[in-house]
Amino acid sequence: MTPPIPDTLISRLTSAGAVTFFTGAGVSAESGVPTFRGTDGIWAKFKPEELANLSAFMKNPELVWEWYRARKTIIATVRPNAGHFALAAMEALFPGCTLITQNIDNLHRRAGSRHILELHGNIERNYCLKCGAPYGDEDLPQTEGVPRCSRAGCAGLIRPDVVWFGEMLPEDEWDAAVRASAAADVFFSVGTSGIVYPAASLPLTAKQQGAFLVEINPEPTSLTRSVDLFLQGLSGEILPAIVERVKEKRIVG
Ligand code: BJW
Ligand code: ZN
Repeated sequence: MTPPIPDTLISRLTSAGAVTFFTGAGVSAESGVPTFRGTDGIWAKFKPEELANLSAFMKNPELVWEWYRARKTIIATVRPNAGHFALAAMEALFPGCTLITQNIDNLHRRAGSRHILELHGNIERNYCLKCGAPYGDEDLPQTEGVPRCSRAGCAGLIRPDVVWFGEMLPEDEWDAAVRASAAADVFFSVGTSGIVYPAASLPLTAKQQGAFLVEINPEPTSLTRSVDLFLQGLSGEILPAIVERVKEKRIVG
């Protein structure tokens, strides 16, 4: 069930200079992309805390690639959902709108969002661990097993261009995300469990700097007790409802 959207949120939004959205795997759940820590159990064999790090990759690149190949296949076959499209519409409604995502699935871009700060990389890109050469998915050998660099004399292991545990976030994206969080008049945390740092600190940065903090999630998280407004439900239902209400208010004045 979609909770009612309070008038105070719509007023704050229509008078806001800067609106920032911060998304996690939950926004893609309704597209059919499994979350990391969901109860659906699909990643029972593949635990992000065990696989999403460089030492796991060095120890067992076959297993890590099996996980990423499975995810690349899912992502290539799904479509953005109403939540992604609503976020793209927000960009048109609010000139000072920033979208920060932890997702690597490209669904925000496919839905039409243009200004996206991707904190954890992008699953459609890959690179050679040895020489750094970039590889698109189309450049990878389609066979099973671990792809290797085709540059003369290299043959290094190719890895997905995503941020694993213990690795730094891309510096420019991170700096821009901190600025957009600190500058936000209204900050939304959508579909994230908020347990992975440093990304999980962004809603708190926003709040400390005076933002009205909103969370959209079917389940309470560790952030919930700090928010000004918790909208409990699905992002694919709540985000479009907010877009509609903002449009109505703009027309009625
Ligand atoms: C819906 C919904 C619907 C469902 N609508 N909602 C101890 C304390 C603090 C920090 C650390 C620590 N030990 C280590 C660290 C650091 C570590 C960390 O945070 N670990 C924690 C787990 C404790 N962080 C790092 O290592 C980061 N780097 C770093 O810190 O660098 C500095 C450093 C350098 C050197 C040494 C040490 C430090 C890097 C973190 C990289 C995270 N990477 C991953 C994988 C990316 C690649 C890939 O996808 O394969 O990023 S892990 C995974 O988690 C992925 C996600 O982006 C991230 C967050 O997950 P998310 O999006 O929140 O998903 P879920 O599944 O957790 O939640 C889904 C939510 O949706 C749920 O709440 C649902 O209820 C909800 N939902 N349906 C709305 N329809
Ligand atoms: Zn190479």
